[in-house]
Formats: sequence, structure tokens, C-alpha cells
Amino acid sequence: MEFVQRLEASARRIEDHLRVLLDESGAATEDRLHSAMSHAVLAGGKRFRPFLVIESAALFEVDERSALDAATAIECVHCYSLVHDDLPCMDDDDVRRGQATVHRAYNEWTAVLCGDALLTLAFEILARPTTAPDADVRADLVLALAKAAGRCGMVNGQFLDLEAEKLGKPAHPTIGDVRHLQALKTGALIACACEAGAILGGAKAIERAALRRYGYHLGLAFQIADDLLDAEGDTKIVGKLTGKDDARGKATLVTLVGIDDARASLENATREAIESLHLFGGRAVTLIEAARFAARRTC
Ligand code: GRG
Repeated sequence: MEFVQRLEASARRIEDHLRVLLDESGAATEDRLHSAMSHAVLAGGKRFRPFLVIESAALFEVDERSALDAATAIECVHCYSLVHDDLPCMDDDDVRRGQATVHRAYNEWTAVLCGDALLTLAFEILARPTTAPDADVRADLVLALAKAAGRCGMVNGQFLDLEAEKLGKPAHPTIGDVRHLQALKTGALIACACEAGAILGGAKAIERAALRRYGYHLGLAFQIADDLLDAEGDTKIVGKLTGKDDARGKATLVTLVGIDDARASLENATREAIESLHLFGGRAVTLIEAARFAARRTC
């Protein structure tokens, strides 16, 4: 199967599982919160992070249901972050995944609570014995996701991003500042998705570290590709407004060093990601293709 077909097939499985877990979470009644959560999680999206969980878990022959649960939990965190990022007090976006953002389709307080509910649902999923029978494995997953999503991970990256945009701090961001911010905002959750498979599979420390390193470089590549899409992409294909970074004077690798050098950094990060997988040999072929996909994506 071609890589893109494989990614799409995995996305359908994640969506089916998201539907089941949303209903199981006690929100089976069709109230507006359930509806907002469904709007946030079921409206498309590449499902790239859950794909990484499933493919990294496949390296260690992890049970399918466990991998699917952990993958879905990480997608819930990703979807929550998008809902909150789109809020008027943050990035103030009207369109996400080609449809109205949650605060636009519902209202602001519903969007805040919808994000909160998705974030907590993620940890509820990871804490269930069905996700992993071994309590130490569950605790390890919870710890890894909390660190990646929280104060020293994605939330910190988002904070630095907003501080830069709204308060002009730092006044003259360097490439190092931008890379640090992006590694936290985008890279931490991607690295966690790659590491999750190793945690589920009881991998050796060296294998787990390799997947983390892969995730780190993949996260950088994914973000540079995002910046390039913002600079060059078509809103209709990307599924959100493009050209925003330049309009807002936002510091990204593209705005700091230009398109050509950003492309060179993207190639570099992709190569580093692929090299990180060498100890898995031919078993990592899909993860290698995932790195190439992240670099060349058009949405
Ligand atoms: C609100 C704590 C908090 C964090 C928000 C994810 C995020 C942090 C902000 C989104 C803004 C953004 C453009 C980030 C850069 C890269 C990124 C995460 C893009 C969106 O992820 P994709 O491309 O989206 O995987 P889909 O829709 O395919 O899931």
C-alpha cells in the first residue's frame, strides 16, 4: 500500500475509535458539549500523530487495541490544542480543517470547555486498564503525555509564541529562539507520539531514545513545512488561512532566513529524523516514509 493510503486508512480507524471513546466517556447523550467535541475531533485532519503512535508501536508488535487507545488519546490532546489555539484570545481563527472553528460554530465558553474536556479525556483513556494491562506502562504513558503537553512542553511553546506575538518578547528573536519555541509547541507532542509506541512495547532504553530523537527532528521538519505552507500554500488546500505569519510579523524560520534556507533546514531535519531510526533497520520503513511525508506535505 502507498504511504498516503496507509495514512488515510489509519485515519479512518482513529476516527472510528474516537467516536467510540467519545460516546464511552459518558457523553453519549447528544448534548451541545458532546456535539462541540465531535465537531473538534471528527472534522478531518491528517491524524499524523496517532499514525506515529501506531507505527512506532508496530515496531514492538504491540496489541492493536492498546496502540489505538494511546493513539486516540494523543489525537484528543492535539485537537484540544487546536480548539484553544483558534480562540479569539490566542490565534483568533475562523476556519480549521476547512470548517468553522469551535468558538465560531458554538461560542467561546463552549470552545474552552470542549478543549478542557478533550484534554482530560486523553488522560482518562491512558489510565484505563484496556489501554495497557501493566499499571507501570500506563503511568509511564501518562507521565510522558503530561510532560509533552504541559508547562514544559506544548503549553510552554504556545506561551512563548503568544508572548512574542502580543508582547513583542523577545524584541529580536533569533533562529535559536524560534527553534526552541517550535520544538516545544509542535515537536513535544510529535516526539511523545513516537515514544508512546516504545513505552507500550516495553522497548529498551536505546530504542526509546532513538524514537524520541526521531520525533524531535520530525517535529522540527513538520513545523518548518507548516511555516512554508503558511508562506506559499493555498488556503483551500491547507484548510486554514495562509499568509498569516507574514501579515502578523511573526518570527518563523521562513520569515527569519527566507524560503530557500528554510527548505534546506527542512531537508536537514528530515535526514536527521531518518538517521535516528538506523537501529531498527528495514522495520522502520513506514516511519522513514512518514518523515518524507511530513517534509513534502501540502496540507
Ligand atoms: C493551546 C496549549 C495550546 C497549544 C496550541 C497546536 C498548537 C499549540 C497550535 C496550532 C497552531 C499551529 C499552526 C501549529 C503548528 C503546527 C501544527 C501543530 C499544525 C497543525 O497540525 P496538523 O497539520 O493538523 O497535524 P491536522 O488538522 O492535520 O490535525
